[in-house]
Amino acid sequence: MAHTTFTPEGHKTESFRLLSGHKIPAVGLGTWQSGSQASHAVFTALVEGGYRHIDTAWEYGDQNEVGQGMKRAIHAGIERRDLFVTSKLWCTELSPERVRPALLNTLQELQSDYLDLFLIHWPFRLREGASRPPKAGDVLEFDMEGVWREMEKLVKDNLVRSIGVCNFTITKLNKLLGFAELIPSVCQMEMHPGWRNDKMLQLCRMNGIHVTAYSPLGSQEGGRDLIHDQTVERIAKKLNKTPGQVLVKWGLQRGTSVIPKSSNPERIKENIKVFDWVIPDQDFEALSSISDQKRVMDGEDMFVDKSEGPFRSVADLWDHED
Ligand code: NDP
Ligand code: 1BO
Repeated sequence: MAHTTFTPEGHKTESFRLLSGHKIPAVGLGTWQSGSQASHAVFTALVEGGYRHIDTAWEYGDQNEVGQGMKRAIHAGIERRDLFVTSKLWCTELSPERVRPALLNTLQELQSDYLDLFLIHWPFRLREGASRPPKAGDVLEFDMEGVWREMEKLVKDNLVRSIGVCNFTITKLNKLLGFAELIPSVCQMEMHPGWRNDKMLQLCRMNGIHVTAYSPLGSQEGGRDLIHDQTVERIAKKLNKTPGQVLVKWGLQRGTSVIPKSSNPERIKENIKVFDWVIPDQDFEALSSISDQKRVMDGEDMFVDKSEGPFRSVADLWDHED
């Protein structure tokens, strides 16, 4: 259930309570592919848009810029303790001894003493310097339990407030739940009306794990153009909202937090104006019934090696569950 609050500047906002006891703001700013614009985007989001949640990752190569944007916002009067900052452990760092150094490097890049949420970015370990697509020997064995134990220690040492995973399947999440001392607070997954992923949402709900929906607008170049989807456009027009707002609101009404990316100041501000209206049931159902269900982020270019394996197809990556 979402909780409504107001920022000191008077922006209405919502958040969800996590298993860790901390709260995650319902809408966050995605920063993948924001590049040199990340600093300005983060500053605009925090100071003008009323955002308090920023999603980044070492792999995005923009953590220094994200940190600069946060620092400027803090100088403008926003308190670090009111921010919720997520980063992710990249695939080359998925061995127990690399977890803490990777986190410390991320903290340095972000100019922060702690992270609010640290996620395993993808459940596949890559050799440093791995090619895309991977060559023989690029995809290594992943010691999930050893890595998770190190993530748990980061929480105990107050370097990270909550931990979680991304891009897990039912099989992998059940495996993790079998040994976790700290249950993941968050599972971040691709979710939008073109890829609902109901099965994972249900498993997370049953275990009290909060879900964050990534690529809520269908992602970027080469993604799925949901902004111009007929059903989305029709409902946006009817509700006098933009397609982007309808897509964000659809995710919120499913109980997920949502992290739309934009580096355009007007769209950044537009995407978070979603707290004082609802998508009526019948329109929500129409959005939830789009028949062409397909992942955008299927991981093929990063992890599939058709001839050498260990993952020879996209279906292998997703444990043949789709
Ligand atoms: P999104 O679904 O958020 O879509 C972003 C695209 O939509 C950009 O091209 C953006 O352009 C455009 N856009 C933004 N707002 C609007 C609007 N109101 N109307 C029309 N177009 C709009 O894509 P992402 O794949 O970036 O996903 C969001 C975030 O999720 C990422 O940035 C990242 O933080 C996270 N993520 C996590 C993953 C993981 O593995 N854990 C994988 C993928 C994403 P412009 O900037 O010009 O506005
Ligand atoms: C390669 C990383 C995808 C966005 O999280």
